[in-house]
Amino acid sequence: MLPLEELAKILPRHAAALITDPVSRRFLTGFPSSDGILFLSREEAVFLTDSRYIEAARAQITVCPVEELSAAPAEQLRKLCGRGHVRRLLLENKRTTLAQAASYRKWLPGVCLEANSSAVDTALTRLRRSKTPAQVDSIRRAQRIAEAALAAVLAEDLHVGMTERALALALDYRMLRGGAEALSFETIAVAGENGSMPHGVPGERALRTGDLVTMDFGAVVEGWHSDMTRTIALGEPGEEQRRVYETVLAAQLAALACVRPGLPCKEADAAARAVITEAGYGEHFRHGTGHGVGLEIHEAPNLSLKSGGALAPGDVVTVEPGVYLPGRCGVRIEDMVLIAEDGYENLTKAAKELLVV
Ligand SMILES: [Mn+2]
Repeated sequence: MLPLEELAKILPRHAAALITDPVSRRFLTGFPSSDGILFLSREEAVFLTDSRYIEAARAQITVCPVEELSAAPAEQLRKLCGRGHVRRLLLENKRTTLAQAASYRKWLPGVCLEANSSAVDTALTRLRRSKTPAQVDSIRRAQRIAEAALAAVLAEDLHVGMTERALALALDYRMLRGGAEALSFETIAVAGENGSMPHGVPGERALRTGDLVTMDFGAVVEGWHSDMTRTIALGEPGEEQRRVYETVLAAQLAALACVRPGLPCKEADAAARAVITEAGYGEHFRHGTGHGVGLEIHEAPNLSLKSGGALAPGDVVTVEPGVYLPGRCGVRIEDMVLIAEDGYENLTKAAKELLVV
């Protein structure tokens, strides 16, 4: 069943949903655009978009009719609501602005806006979580592009004296040249003491011999994201650096060893955390172990101490423990895995043994 039909099923009688978030619209229609409204009721789905997109939308959208968004959207929406005897309106609570909600209230006086219902958000989160083989294929291609970029950067670009920012740009350039339509997020490349900031911003600090260097990056293919992190050593690492690296690697492997459908999400986190705590670095691992990846870089499910729920076939999640010693160094190792019927497939193929350059 199409995601659009699945979403329509959760709507009450005489209710409609207005889907306006770009990611949600793309997920439900397959069509990327910066503007548009998907009107959805049990009986009817219509995609409304403006003149900039109308020709492409008509050519590409096969799941529902497409109408040009008129200069008088209020009248157009009133007509759609009237046709379906719509009396209740549901929105994406997490993604609709107050201004949008105010407009709908004004435009549709006879329709009750259910401002407190999270039904649409909840359903979309659930539908987006389980990836189809075609979606996994796009994620896999994105991951291949990211890994090819890393290999090229390590072979040709990385050198002592270059700045973190230059290293990040090298990864970006290689990914885009390699076929990425976009970057999954702003690439992280942090060296030495900056490595202790899990989401540090690459700056003018030059790479030096003796640094651990953490690179966290990803590519986008057909809207689908990839995510990976590797930490490498410039020159022979010191005793503490090596110990931190081996601890994080052991933690990452421990989490992977238990990943399978049915595993409570918080247990994946606990498996990695136990190794790091045992090594004495527990207080220096202060983020979750992983997250879902898809049309957005962070989506359901989360793998953290507080996560509810369990892993299920079709989930694509990262496994990315780290240890961060303020003022000294940081290590994170991140793979992205597909939960299968009987275990998992690691979509990340890059080596994880400490690479000393
Ligand atoms: Mn990640």
